[in-house]
Amino acid sequence: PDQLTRYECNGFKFPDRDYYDRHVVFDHVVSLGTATQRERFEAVSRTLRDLLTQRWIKTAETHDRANPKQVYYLSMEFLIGRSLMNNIINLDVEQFVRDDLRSDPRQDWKEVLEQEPDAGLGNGGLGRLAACFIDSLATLQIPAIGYGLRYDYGIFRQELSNGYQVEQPDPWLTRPDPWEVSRPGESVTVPLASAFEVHAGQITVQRGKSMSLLGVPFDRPVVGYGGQTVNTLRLWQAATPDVFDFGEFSGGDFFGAVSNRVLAESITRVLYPDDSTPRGQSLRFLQEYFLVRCSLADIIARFRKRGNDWSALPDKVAVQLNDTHPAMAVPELMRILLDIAHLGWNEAWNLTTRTLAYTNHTLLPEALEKWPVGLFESLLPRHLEIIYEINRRFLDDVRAKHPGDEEKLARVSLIEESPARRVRMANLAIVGTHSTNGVAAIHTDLLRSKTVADLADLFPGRFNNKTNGVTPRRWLQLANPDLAKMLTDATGGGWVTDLPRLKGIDSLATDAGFQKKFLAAKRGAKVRFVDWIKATAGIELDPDTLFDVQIKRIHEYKRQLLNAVQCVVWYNRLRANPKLDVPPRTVLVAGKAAPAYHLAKVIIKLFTSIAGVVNTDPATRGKLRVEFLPNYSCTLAEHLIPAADVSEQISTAGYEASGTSNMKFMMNGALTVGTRDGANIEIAEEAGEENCFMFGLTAEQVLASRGWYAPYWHYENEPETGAALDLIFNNHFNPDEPGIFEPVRETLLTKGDYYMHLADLGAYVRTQEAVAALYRDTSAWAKKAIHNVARSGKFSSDRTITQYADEIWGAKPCPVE
Ligand code: DL6
Repeated sequence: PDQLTRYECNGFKFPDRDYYDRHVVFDHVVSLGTATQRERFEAVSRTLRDLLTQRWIKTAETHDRANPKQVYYLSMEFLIGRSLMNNIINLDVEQFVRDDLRSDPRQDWKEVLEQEPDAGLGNGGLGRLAACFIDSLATLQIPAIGYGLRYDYGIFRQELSNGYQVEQPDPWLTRPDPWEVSRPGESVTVPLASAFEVHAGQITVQRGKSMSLLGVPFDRPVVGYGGQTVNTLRLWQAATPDVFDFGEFSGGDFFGAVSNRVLAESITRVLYPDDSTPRGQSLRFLQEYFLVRCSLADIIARFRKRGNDWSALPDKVAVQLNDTHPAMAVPELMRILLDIAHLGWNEAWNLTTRTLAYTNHTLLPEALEKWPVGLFESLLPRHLEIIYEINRRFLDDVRAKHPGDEEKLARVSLIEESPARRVRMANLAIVGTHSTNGVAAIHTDLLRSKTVADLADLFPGRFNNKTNGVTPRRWLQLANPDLAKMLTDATGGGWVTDLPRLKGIDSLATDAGFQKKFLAAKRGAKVRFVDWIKATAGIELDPDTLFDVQIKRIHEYKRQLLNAVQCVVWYNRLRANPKLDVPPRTVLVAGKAAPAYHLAKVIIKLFTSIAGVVNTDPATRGKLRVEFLPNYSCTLAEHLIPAADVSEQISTAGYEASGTSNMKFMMNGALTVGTRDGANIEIAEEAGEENCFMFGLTAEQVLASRGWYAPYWHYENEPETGAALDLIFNNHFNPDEPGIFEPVRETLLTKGDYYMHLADLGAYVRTQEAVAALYRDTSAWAKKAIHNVARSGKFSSDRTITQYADEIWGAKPCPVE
């Protein structure tokens, strides 16, 4: 109401503190004086949601009226993190928040920020990319909706007990989430051909009995920078249709009906915590179908509501499949067009392939999803029928092009015949869409030339590259306020939405005054991180040391083991010569291991064990410190990345599709120690080789070495390698638990070191020597770091999304007045 409007700026009507006070008091029924910091957090967030609501409604109305081509991003994961600071920054209301919302004398702002749980609805890179993409879509004013699942439990909380990872549930929705809006009126029914029961992540199908689920949408605002466009992230929660029709079964089997409700809800109960290794749990199959069924029903309802004819589908709708997880969109859209729109097969197929597009995020063969034909048979027989017909027609075409090549036919078929009959979801996604993209140049090349070479031959025009990017709003403006201010002062601003403008500081890299300010901003970020990690995890660190950081999921191919062994090499050097002149270094490692990935858990224990010994040995005091930080999360990354000096990106070349933390580090002025893998290659191209520390085998060398590579040679012939491994194998770091690192020996020696750690160890250690030498020269270090920041423009997700919009979707901005 107007009488509550205090002032207006930037098109926003600002409510005054009354709104905040009212939320504190009336939402929680407490007095202003007794409200907790959590209640104050909810009140601040609710007030901001009030503020953005006008734009949110107006955005939807504008899109409905203008009927533009609309982008739909389907993803099983959105690793959103916290929203409060991000929304404050994107709404550009820091002043208002400072003047009004923070003027509550009983509020402790730092505590308020800590009240917000991380929305950890993702495992790692793929989910965080989806979150960066929806930020860029809104900022670029492209009409877009993200579709995902509203898991009750996000990625588990990692605790360390005696140095081992322990998984704890993450019930992030226990308290009301102030950002979301539930819209039960827009629920979608999801029919299944069979009923099912759930036990330990697996479903047991009950044939002869069908059932339905209900998808209830919960919307979250996605505020574009400047607040002009507020798009929507729609997350589906599973329920049973009976919830909304209690009367119907009140006279019948009340108890049975309520248990069904619990069963239905289990579909969106928990995010699968496996990154890169789908474990084939059939509940996951249902989750994927549930996402696709709800989202496509919603997309089609919007499309029809705007008065469009079916033939206009590809002109009005672009659906991006984030990996194969939503690949059931292919048969589902066919089903809608055949069974509901009653189109003929050819027209339906033409519309389907032109509407859908697919992004591949991994080359690891074990990560390519394949679902048993039996699951489709019992739960989704109509979809299976459609998949068979797609395959029949597709294989006929292949036969016509390559007569007699039965092996090719078997390789490209959507159905794998042995060892069991399974649907190859990547083949389905490639055949059933008009675009398949990789996420960095090298990844796209390998995808095309190795992983799915036959399909790339058949559809050469479909394959394209879209190198990943990250949002500079969260990863620079929000995460690193001191550096952000410096950059604004030096460039005149504008970089937040046009990152290549940072090039403006390139020439200042040798300017002593600018270097000084840059180093001061870095130190400020380190101090902030040190304070935060002490307050939240009780870990005390020295900001006046080199921060050498590796943060990502724990996986053999990412080679945290290489880092661990390297730490032991340095430890040995310092034990042999405590006077060794090296700059004090703090090695910080964080990341979660998939609960069933035994070796990854052993790697965590290795780090915590090394830390336990190295950090108490007088020989290393003030020279080397190793810390494994618990519970890696979006929020931890926001605090740590600005503080980093060195960014560890050391995967075996050819295995990391892109990486995105490498980009965040670069923007924040950390120097990359990296292999020629994923986007590291493009980072070195942009920054200049001389401003990075690239080392190790190339992807071609890795492939060429398979067959003859012998890790034992390195163990036996490189004294430092042998000594470091012996220390690990001889229980130096684990005297009380002898033998726990046998799996490390097996991996690195007995089983042949598939990821070639030992092949790269020598080069890695020499690279770290060069890092140490450069760090001594503060000015030379600052110069390279500033070049990195200045040349990070390519890695904004705004660039990536602009390319998707131009080259895949044909979508344009639709400005909201
Ligand atoms: O594309 C986002 C991200 C890449 O940067 C990483 O290199 C890649 O490992 C990651 N993939 C996943 C899980 N893969 N699958 N499926 O997170 O994608």
